[in-house]
Amino acid sequence: MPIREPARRCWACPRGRRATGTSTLSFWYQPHTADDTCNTTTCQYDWMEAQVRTTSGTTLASLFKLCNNNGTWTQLTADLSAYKGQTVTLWFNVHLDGSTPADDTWMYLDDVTLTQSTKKNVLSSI
Ligand SMILES: [Ca+2]
Repeated sequence: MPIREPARRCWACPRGRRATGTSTLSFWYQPHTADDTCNTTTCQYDWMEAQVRTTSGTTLASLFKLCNNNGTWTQLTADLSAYKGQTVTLWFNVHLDGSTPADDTWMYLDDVTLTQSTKKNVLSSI
């Protein structure tokens, strides 16, 4: 009996058409730190950040970079339409300076979604 290849399904793949419309990334983050606060270019000790990267790790876009202790859920949305047709990595990072005694930084993430406007579909969600 021949070995039968399992059916393959690509649930997010367009069928013979190019992707159209707007792809919007959305996520919520909640920042915490015991270290100095900073924003974008002033960060030198601890910070939290998100970037869009190539699969080999090259930064395509910085979505945010900051350090604060407001403990508030904050939504960030970004138009990722410029990367249509590409496989990209959504990279979240918390950088610690390793100081002693520790003055650590952390964040929570929730509701990470990528939505294509023309189909009203959520392509990915965690
Ligand atoms: Ca620190």
